[in-house]
Amino acid sequence: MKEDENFMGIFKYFKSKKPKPSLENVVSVENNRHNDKVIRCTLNQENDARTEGLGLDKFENWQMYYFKSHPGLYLIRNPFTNLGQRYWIRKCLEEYPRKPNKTNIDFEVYLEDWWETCYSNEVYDQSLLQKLRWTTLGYHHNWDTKVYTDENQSPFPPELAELADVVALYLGCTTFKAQAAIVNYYYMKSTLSAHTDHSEINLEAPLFSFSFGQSAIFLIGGLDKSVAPTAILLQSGDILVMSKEARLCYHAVPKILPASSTPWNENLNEVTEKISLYKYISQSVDFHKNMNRNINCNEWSKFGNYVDKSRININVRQVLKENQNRLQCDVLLS
Ligand SMILES: O=C(O)CCC(=O)C(=O)O
Repeated sequence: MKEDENFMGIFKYFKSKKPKPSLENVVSVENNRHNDKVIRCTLNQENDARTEGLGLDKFENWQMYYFKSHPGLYLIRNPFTNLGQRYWIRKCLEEYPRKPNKTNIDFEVYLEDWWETCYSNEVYDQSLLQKLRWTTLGYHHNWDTKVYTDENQSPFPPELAELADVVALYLGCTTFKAQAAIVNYYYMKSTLSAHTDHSEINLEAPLFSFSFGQSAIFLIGGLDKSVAPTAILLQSGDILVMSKEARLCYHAVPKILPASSTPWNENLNEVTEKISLYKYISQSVDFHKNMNRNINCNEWSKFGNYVDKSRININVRQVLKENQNRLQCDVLLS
């Protein structure tokens, strides 16, 4: 890398179309070349009964890594089953952009149901499909003020709260409560500029970031932009956890890359057989109910077409302190 070794120089380097950046220094946890940067960690946790019903593989099969130069940053390399990936991709397209959740399209036009509107005519509306950049759930992130308010929230999806809860518990975080999420939708030319996530009152709680579809180069640096970031390859199914020092570090996505494999398209029948043996069926997660719909080629094809050209990222945060129920202080009326 020849650019200045600060955050913005490296962001520009990876964003560049001509010349194309070299991917040699992008950390891929599966690639032994980067053993000096990442360490595989093993955690001795019992399998949580909810795991498989959330579209996750058994905990004993998870591959978890931490980054030597970023304390608090963990990467869990695709712990999802192939059908699990379909479940979450579909949620992000069909359900999460629905009202009362908010999307970037609200600034232009009110749509009760973006996905349904895109497909309401015989020929789907390609331009509307590509307009979606983000949707917010739970406490809505305010993009201008960066301040959450009690009034600006909608119910947090229970299945997503359960997913974050299970991952948090595996990492030993017993108090995590999912209260806000941003779902980001990236097309092959999209980028996300350098920023920190500091709007939450509770900055001690970790942030969980789930990636699906096409791959991305994710940059994470330090508390200011003078620090040279590490470039990490994020692939479909990966979970990145930003906790402790890493929670407040600058990060960005300078490039979306074509996925080297498409797990959401592979070996679905094998997975179904295994899943039908699971005993625990959650009340708040509709994974089992949707299994056959998500395997059905006709039903799945529009979601498959979308992720063939896009990346979806869900990042889940806790907003409030442990014993807080709301943002505003309760005023005692005499
Ligand atoms: O897409 C990603 O991996 C990162 C998203 C992110 O940083 C954010 O929404 O704050």
